Amino acid sequence: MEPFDVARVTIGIKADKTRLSRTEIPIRIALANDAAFSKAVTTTVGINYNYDDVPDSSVTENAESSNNVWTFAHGGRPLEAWTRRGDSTNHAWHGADLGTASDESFVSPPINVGDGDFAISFRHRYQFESGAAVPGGPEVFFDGGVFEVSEDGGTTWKDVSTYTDPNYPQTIYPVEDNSNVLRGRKAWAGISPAYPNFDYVSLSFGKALAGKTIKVRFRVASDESAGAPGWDVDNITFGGITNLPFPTIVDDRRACTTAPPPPPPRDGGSGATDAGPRADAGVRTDAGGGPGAGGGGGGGGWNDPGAADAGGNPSTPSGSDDGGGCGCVTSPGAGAGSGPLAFVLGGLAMLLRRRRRG
Ligand SMILES: [Ca+2]
Ligand SMILES: [Ca+2]
Repeated sequence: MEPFDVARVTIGIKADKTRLSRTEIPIRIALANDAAFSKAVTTTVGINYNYDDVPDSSVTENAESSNNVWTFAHGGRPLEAWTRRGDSTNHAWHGADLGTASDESFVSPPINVGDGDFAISFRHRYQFESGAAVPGGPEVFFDGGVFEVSEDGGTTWKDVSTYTDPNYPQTIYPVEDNSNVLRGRKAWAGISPAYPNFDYVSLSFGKALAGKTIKVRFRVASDESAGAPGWDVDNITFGGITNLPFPTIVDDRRACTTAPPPPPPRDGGSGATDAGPRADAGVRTDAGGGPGAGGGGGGGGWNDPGAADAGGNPSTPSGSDDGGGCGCVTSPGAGAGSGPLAFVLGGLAMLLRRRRRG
């Protein structure tokens, strides 16, 4: 490969059809080039197969589906601070603490609150910029994050502390020349208690929002200088709601035992060409099995050493799916692997850049 080349490699994979659940294939890649700075580079890519990505099936956002249903909002110039991060063992949503003034929100789809008690829980960790504002001065908190609620579809927002105490530990540096839009507000700032492990947040609203359709958002904001690792959020669970806003990753349903019978042929047609899309409809019909699987999502794993919740949360590589359908995955290598694999090979190729002559 030439420097900066990207190569596409096809790897033959034989899947054991007796394997009944979502499974990770670890693929070890080794490249060697005697003319490179690093003569040999190896890496391992985890790719999952044997799963379905089921829409509208859970009260929990566990960040494992690549079909995102949240949106991104910007208080000023768009900076795209929120991204989905992780690997084949677990993903979380990440809000960057940027080294420039920012106001970036990760906004939920509509949440239909039932008539009873309503609660939200999630796991998170954060490390936002803090330090002395003047030499020898006390620690102050330049950047941070808050959680907000909208009762009017996202037009106006109230801090969650309007409804229940989120136990924000700090106040964003309140001086007037702090360019952070959250200056003077209580927030999650500094470093979270268990960092780099995740802490749990549980918010109980009682009946304050009963019968309403709301949105919630995680809002990260920073001042004009110096960033930090930022905020990771996972397993955002809504209790007491009447819709299923989020997708879930479930074991592949394999044989089409849950699919509806094939439709009668249309006039003049065999109906055979419709088999794919109609099989996909079967997946959606089966979504009733999803909430249980999604609601309990644990998820140690990605960047989460020693996490206490060993619920396990096998996941998808970004951008991959088996295309829906209730049948078996027939080509996991081509369908799930080519994207991540090409990416890794491109990265390896960069590491293997040749020495310059002379
Ligand atoms: Ca997750
Ligand atoms: Ca900052």
